[in-house]
Amino acid sequence: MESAAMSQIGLAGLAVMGQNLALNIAEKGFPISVYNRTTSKVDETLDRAHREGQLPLFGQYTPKDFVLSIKKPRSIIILVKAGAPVDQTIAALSAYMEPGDTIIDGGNEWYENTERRMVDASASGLLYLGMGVSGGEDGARHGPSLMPGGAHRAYLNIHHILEKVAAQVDDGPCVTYIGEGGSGNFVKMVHNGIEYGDMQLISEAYDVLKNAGGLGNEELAEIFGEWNRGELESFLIEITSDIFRVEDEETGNGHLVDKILDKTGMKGTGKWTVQQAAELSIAAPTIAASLDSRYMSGLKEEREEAAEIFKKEGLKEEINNVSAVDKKRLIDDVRQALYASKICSYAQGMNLLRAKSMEKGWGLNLGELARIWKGGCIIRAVFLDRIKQAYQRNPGLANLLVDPEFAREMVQRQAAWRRVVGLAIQKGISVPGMSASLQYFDTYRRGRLPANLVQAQRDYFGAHTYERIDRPGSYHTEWSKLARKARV
Ligand code: NBP
Repeated sequence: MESAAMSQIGLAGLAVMGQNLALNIAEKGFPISVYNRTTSKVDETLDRAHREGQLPLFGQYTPKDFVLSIKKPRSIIILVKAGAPVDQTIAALSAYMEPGDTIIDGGNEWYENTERRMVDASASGLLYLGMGVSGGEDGARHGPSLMPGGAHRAYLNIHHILEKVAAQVDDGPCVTYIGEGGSGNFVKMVHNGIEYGDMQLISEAYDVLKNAGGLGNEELAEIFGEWNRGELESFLIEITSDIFRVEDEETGNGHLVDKILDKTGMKGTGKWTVQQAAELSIAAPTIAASLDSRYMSGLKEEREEAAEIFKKEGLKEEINNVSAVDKKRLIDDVRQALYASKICSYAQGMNLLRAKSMEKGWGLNLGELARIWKGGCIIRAVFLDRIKQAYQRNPGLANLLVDPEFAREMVQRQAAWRRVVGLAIQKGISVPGMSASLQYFDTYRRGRLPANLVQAQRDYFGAHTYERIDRPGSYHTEWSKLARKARV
């Protein structure tokens, strides 16, 4: 059925993401060639294309046939495991590609790998895009958020396809040209860092409601469902509500969520985000706390042993003693604490993006990034529209928290936020994300911090000098001599 060079685009790598994205592209009316190293996945995809509406999708079984089946200038999306598989796939395909053709890596790739491959590709006249794809299986199939960065000419070749394939929201498709170099991968990485923060904060809200408020799964499903009709409306809140409703089919007894081992997995993008924040001297404590929590969740056996040791030493569990708690107020407080904590986390992510953009000269448009995250992706949320507006109002906004609208909201929510963190601390329920966000807010909003004392200490032992608040210049003091004099 397939004739030579009929496809408008190609996609190599037919695991979860590739298969679904290819079907999405075909469904939007763009004939597509597909290829996978293990060819049974080509057949699987063809079968789905047939079942899901005779979609214009053409299977190819060798790299050569695959490349030659695509119209020139060719655009080929690669969706294989990040790292060496991408290099191997590029090597296999580029042998048949020609100058002016484009490789688009849609994986969660480290941005510097993309920049290295861009240089290699340009030596053979090939163009290159690193394109973040978010939304998981369902997003890929029905409309993801797409973050393409790299050669602008390559973007122009396919933007009409990407705009149809991406999720659609009230102000357009969830795709935009991100910037040069590895900016698309970098933006996707920070998106994932924010996703880590969101998931951690939601899990802490659950922990407090369950263990300080005594809420059961049915009530939690209701509460999260209700929250999803207000300012917290988002994909993650919606799926959380669903999760609490699911029964355990394995045993037919109780809810599945209670049977899941409390060890969180990860694939590395959260760690990269925190590493980059440190490299760029950007405080991202909420995202860092979510990463640390995943590490500590992995110490299941150690944590169980520690619980026994502290119990023997007389530590009493304060949780499940819910008689003194005003449940209705707690629920409302947790909602406000979750919202305020999330805004701090987004502020951290946005500041990281801005710092990297300045370092690399990418010219990232933070308002536009918030816009393309409004649909399709895992962190899609109603308040992203307001984040978009905040950066549109003032592209030079120093921090999301000082946008007048968000500043007002933080002030309105801080009492509830402090009550939740205070209650959790008192009861020994760990809330590292919520407290990191609150500490971020409390540090950022204070005109004077105790950093003066740290400067004095640094100058005392290391002659690092300090500045004064009342006159210019840099100063050094013989602290020990003066202190000795003061003592006598
Ligand atoms: P995986 O990350 O699980 O990768 C599986 C694919 O990589 C298969 O097509 C496999 O081919 C191919 N592959 C491997 Br492994 N080694 C290869 C090699 N040496 N040469 C050629 N192909 C090779 O797939 P995925 O979950 O669909 O994710 C694809 C990318 O999208 C990843 O970068 C991932 O991080 C990213 N991503 C995933 C999600 C998600 O929800 N899963 C969301 C957003 C982004 P084979 O069939 O021959 O083994």
